[in-house]
Amino acid sequence: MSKSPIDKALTPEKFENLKIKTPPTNSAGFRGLKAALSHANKYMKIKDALKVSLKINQKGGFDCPGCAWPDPDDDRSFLGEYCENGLKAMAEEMQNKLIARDFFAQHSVDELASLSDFEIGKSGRLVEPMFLPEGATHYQPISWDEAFSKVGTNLNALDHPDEAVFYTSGRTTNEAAFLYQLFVREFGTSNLPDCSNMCHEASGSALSETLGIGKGSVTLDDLYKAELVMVVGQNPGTNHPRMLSALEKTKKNGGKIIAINPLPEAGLMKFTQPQNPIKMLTGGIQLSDVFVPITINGDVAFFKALLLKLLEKEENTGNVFDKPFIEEYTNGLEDFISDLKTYDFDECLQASGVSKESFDEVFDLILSKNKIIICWAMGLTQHENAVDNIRELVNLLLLKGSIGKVGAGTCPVRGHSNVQGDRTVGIWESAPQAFLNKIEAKYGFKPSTKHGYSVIESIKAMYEKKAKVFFGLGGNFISAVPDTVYSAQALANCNLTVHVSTKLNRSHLVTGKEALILPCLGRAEKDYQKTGVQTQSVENSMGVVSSTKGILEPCSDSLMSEVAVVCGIANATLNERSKINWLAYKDNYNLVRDDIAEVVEGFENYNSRINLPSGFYLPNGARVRKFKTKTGKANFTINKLPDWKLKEDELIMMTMRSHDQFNTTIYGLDDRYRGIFNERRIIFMNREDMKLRSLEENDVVHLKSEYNGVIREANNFKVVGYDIPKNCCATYFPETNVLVPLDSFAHTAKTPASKSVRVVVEKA
Ligand SMILES: Nc1nc2c(c(=O)[nH]1)N[C@H]1C(S)=C(S)[C@@H](COP(=O)(O)OP(=O)(O)OC[C@H]3O[C@@H](n4cnc5c(=O)[nH]c(N)nc54)[C@H](O)[C@@H]3O)O[C@H]1N2
Ligand SMILES: Nc1nc2c(c(=O)[nH]1)N[C@H]1C(S)=C(S)[C@@H](COP(=O)(O)OP(=O)(O)OC[C@H]3O[C@@H](n4cnc5c(=O)[nH]c(N)nc54)[C@H](O)[C@@H]3O)O[C@H]1N2
Ligand code: SF4
Ligand SMILES: [Mo]
Repeated sequence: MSKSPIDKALTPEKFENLKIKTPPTNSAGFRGLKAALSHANKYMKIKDALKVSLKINQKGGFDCPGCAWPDPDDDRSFLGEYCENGLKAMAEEMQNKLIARDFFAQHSVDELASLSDFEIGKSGRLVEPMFLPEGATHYQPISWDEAFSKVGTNLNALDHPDEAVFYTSGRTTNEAAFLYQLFVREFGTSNLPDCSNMCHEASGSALSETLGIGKGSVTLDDLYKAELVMVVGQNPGTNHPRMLSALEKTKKNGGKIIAINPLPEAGLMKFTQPQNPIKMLTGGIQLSDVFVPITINGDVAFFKALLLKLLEKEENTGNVFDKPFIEEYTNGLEDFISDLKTYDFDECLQASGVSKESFDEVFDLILSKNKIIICWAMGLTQHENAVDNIRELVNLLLLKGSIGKVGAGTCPVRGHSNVQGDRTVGIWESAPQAFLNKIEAKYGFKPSTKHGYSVIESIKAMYEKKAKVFFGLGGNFISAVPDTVYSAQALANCNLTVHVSTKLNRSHLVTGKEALILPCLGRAEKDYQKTGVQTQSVENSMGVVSSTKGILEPCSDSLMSEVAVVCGIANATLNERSKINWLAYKDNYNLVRDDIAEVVEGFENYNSRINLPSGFYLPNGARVRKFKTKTGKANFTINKLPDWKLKEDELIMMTMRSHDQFNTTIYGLDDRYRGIFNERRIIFMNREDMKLRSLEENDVVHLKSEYNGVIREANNFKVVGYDIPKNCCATYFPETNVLVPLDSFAHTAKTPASKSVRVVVEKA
């Protein structure tokens, strides 16, 4: 009997061979360099690795497909503007193993699903379109034309365009993303869920409401000039490694750094610049001046405690708040203050799990500094009260006037290399009316004004058979989304699932009745079209748009670019119905950029500005104190203290990334900075919590989570004693996504609460 969709979706429960070492206190340095080179050496052709390492993130080169951290505007190190994980991302994308029809003929879908995510990823690059017919056990080759027409036929057979869901992951370039959303809107729906829905959506919601723009306000230069940088709920040593070089500059300029995190993440502690051989020998610098081991989801409480003390001090001395700023630029101070006064300092501090000593150190720094930047990532955005986390930190910045001036502001550090750009050019299930009006004016069709499905709503719609076709432009939907068991059934309920991908992943194996895999070019590959090799563009975490152009020969002649795939599908689906000449775009991407320039604010003269060596900044109101909110001012907000209490035997669990993965792509089985080697099925626990449960290191446990009466289970994890606050524990994503309830998400933003999962740990 063949495997059920659920069996195929869950990661296999087998153990490798766990080795635990004392976590290092230093990041990057020699070991980082060695790890990156050995990864490249193992999976790439050496000449390609060399070529790539010289061009990655260089002006006129191509953008690292890793994270969205910006490149310096001025000089870039010729030795290499990349980090260990950037090179690993490249090596993964450009691996020299290829998988074509014989691979799929040899291995059934069931067989592939029994591999680990690490093994699936290492199968190689996809090189030709593949089709899984209804009831078939194996994928078989299909021509591009047939594939396009299959998608078109399925889409056109739907009763309504809203029965299709079009997902995007954040690697897609501006050009491909713009055309994709244009096609989806002309087809007739706004169902454009994207990875952002699971990522920084809460930041977008909170920042739009309070500051009038869903993006951060600072530039790299601000970071260098800040007096105080708070890094909250973020692990830059692993996930944004070159941020550490920027923080090193902040320190050199006299700035202070506070890390607020349940874990003492190595990168936030000590850092050795890998591009500087002398520093490698001297052992690097201490980055954080204060480390605050906060309890998971203790951030609103901690910020409230800070705000209460700031208020008290202001009332005593009158020189804490930036009154001229508050007066001129903000709204809602009085209501905010009267609500704040209803909270008790001791209660807040206790709920945050932070000691009075740590609190005082943080408070003194905040009090004495006026140029403050707050950086954050998933540690703040993946909770039910995620939007409150971010609104509360904005309250603090507003009181201090730390926004819209040099060295101060908001810094949500984005994930995928172009996730911010995708949203800017229209990947948005609830796009603003002004944007839709511009589409209508330019193209002459009326886009749907109904809000489309976000990720969570898409899953529900597929489960309930209200959506019947799933299309993914990049990403690995089944492994990225919460509630794996429910979500697997949702995908299985579809008539057709389609993935445009560079590499094999689990989402290709948890399919609708029929499925297609459409292989596409990676970032580093030359994109040959009729008018020559095409340039594309991306926007980084600080709103800089720059060009990216591949430098390696494509690994197969049968690959298409994402732009060409979108054009092919739009043409096959809409055909004569369309008001747009879809096939023209793919011959010359300048035409796409001309359209973006007309439709999206801030892209004037796109085609010429894209040639500027460091790209160009998009307009950013918050950066210049022009707050485009409903009130026309920066808004203080009122946020409730989250009221979550654990049951006696429960722990609160965060699901996070190891040092050896990019989201669902598993580069390897080590998490070097946390002292973990050769295993992913582990649970980090406080040693007292272990003792209470009579657990020893290496014991095997099962995890159960109860939410609204439903019990979810994930079995077989090894216990690791760790420096994590009591009542907290941590596991890796995606192994424990099965425990994240679909109904547990951030209010307003609907980001799954994958850092706030209640679990009970039971000895196997
Ligand atoms: N190498 C590599 N780079 C990546 C990625 C990758 O997987 N690998 N992913 C990319 C993507 S898409 C994203 S979104 C980013 C993710 O970047 P991060 O947000 O840094 O990634 P996570 O591993 O989810 O780590 C969350 C951090 O928040 C802390 N944390 C968890 N819960 C809380 C809390 O309640 N409060 C506080 N204060 N801290 C908490 C955790 O201890 C951890 O240090 O990285 C991007 N870059
Ligand atoms: N429990 C838990 N769940 C989480 C998170 C968490 O912290 N905890 N984090 C969430 C976050 S922040 C995010 S962003 C999502 C990530 O969700 P996704 O974006 O869906 O997942 P990725 O793992 O980044 O996608 C990897 C796949 O993209 C394809 N790919 C890679 N490069 C390209 C390319 O250039 N073009 C195309 N077309 N395809 C490409 C490859 O086939 C690869 O397998 O996961 C979310 N899920
Ligand atoms: S910091 Fe991010 S963008 Fe920069 S090289 Fe590393 S992975 Fe790539
Ligand atoms: Mo993300």
